[in-house]
Amino acid sequence: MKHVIVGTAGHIDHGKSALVLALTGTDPDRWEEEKRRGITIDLGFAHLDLAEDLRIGFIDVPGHERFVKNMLAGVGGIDIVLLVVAADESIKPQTREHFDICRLLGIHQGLIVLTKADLVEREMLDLVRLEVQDFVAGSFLEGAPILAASARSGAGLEELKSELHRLSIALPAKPTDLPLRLPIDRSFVMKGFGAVVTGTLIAGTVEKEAEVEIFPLGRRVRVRGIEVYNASADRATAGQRTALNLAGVEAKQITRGMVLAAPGLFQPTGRLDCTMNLLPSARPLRNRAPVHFHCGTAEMLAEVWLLDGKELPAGATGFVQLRLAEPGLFVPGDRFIVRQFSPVTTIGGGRVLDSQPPKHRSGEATTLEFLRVLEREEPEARLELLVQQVGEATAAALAARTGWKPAEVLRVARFLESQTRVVLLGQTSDLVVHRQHFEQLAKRVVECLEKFHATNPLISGLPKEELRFKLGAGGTAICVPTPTLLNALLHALAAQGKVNLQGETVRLGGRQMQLSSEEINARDQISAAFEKAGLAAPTANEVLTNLQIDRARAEKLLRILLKENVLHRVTEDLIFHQSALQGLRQILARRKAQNTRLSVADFKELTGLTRKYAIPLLEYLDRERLTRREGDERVIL
Ligand SMILES: Nc1nc2c(ncn2[C@@H]2O[C@H](COP(=O)(O)OP(=O)(O)O)[C@@H](O)[C@H]2O)c(=O)[nH]1
Ligand SMILES: [Mg+2]
Repeated sequence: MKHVIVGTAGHIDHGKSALVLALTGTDPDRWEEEKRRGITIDLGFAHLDLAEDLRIGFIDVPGHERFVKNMLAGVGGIDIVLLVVAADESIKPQTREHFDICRLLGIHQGLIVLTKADLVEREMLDLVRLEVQDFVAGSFLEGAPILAASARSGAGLEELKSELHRLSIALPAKPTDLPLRLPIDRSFVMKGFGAVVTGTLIAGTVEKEAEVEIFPLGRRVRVRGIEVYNASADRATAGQRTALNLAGVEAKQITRGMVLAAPGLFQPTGRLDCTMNLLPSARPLRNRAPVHFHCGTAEMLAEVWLLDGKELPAGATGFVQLRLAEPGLFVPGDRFIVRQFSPVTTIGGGRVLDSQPPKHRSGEATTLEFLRVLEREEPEARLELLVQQVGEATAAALAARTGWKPAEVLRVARFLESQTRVVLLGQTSDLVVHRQHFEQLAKRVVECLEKFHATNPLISGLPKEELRFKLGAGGTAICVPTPTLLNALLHALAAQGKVNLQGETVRLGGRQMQLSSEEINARDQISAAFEKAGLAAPTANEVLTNLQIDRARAEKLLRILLKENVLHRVTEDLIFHQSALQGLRQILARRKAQNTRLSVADFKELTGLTRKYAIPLLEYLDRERLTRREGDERVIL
């Protein structure tokens, strides 16, 4: 069954509610106060089956200027607008405002009904028809049917139904495989059931027992029951008026403007980069102007940061960043309306381009370029840009940022991969990494490993976690990658032979473990010999000739120990173990506590060393700026 949402629009008392009642048999003015005062205050709902497989859900909106904000909460989900104009009054202020809103929201189907046709003569009706034709010229309603009708006599209603039928059939079916989003327009307690919320399901599907997330609360709740048009159902799909009975939350915690969505996918946001159109009737908008922001069923204060220029002239379109007073769930493609802070009138509207933007400085060329690409709505360019901005992202995260289906994200990502713009990594190839980012990271991995092997020739490889943090260190522009990304990257590099993976250890490809066990023994002997001798170090020659291995290999091992800073060469023929030098620093520190001056004799006495060692070590200490020579003495620094 096809579901289509039709919304009314038009000035107060022009017969919108009466028309919905005449068409459906349901009075959309459901409140006692509405009935008593004879005006619509809040949204009203009714439905009508126009064919066996076609159901129309009506959203009746209030026409009163004080309740435009309620009108805005309903108009977001509609497919077709019924612009209602009373034949005896013609176009009035809220006819204009509601019509502006429909245009700004990008509604592109509708028809015009001249109601109360029973109250006017033929000539009057023709005159109003001409006025209306003129009014909608150049808009999406240009050329749309203008039907005369009367809720009182029933005249014109059949024709209206058949026009609605014709328009509905022509509407494309709504995709049901997008992530679920349901902007909430009502929340109340139903005796014996608990919390019930209602709304127009704008994307995806929801099933009984499903877990959903309430934004911006971040709460996960269970869907206990579903009603679609007042009949119990197992699932609801995009385009349907839906009521959900929720378990695990109280009705009073939920308000109009919150959104029910697929769990764990979206981020609430307080900033939106948008393209925004200012109505010709509005005053020019200055930077950081406060406005009322309406999107979906949400309404909040926002500040408009102009991204290009100091002022947005009336009638112009520009890029803006909206800073919202409260976070909410919005995704690219969402349409919104802004109303002047005071007096409250509709001044413009637009489309969200980026729902997770950073703060910008005005006039930044890169920002404007970025937004121009997002605005063009070419999926390939958009996705590449979003990936480039963050370096890497999962298909699910990209679906949340774009509002696309995950399958669509992957399709576009695969195309980009075929153009060598991105690389797809991970077990299910759903980690999208921008090519530049991938190459930068791969280069860093090789650099880090080369450096590591050069300074640690005796260690077979670097643990992955250490590598991960090293990648982001050392003044590079690269952030520490996630473990998932690094793993995927290393596997890709291993497949190219650039690295070798052994459990948690990584080493450069083609690099062999350097030492035999014989060499390792010899290395340990060299180190131990110097360590044991302390400051009274042996000569290299003495140590090396005592070894079991040949001289050339022994010298290589000595070089490695020096490179690894296990040993230090203090003069051409004096080598010390680093622990001996460490000990010397401690001796010096203790001496400094008593006396900061030191003669050669003092030093010999302190260390028990002969002149042969004392002089080079003192000179070493001078070089290390631990002491300073003054005449025959030294000052401990
Ligand atoms: N004569 C006549 N009166 C109508 C017609 N439609 C509505 N009305 C009256 O106009 C008034 C306002 O109608 P309503 O549907 O509440 O207007 P809304 O504010 O646009 O929803 C009510 O008193 C209705 O009875 C119509 O087709 N003919
Ligand atoms: Mg009404």
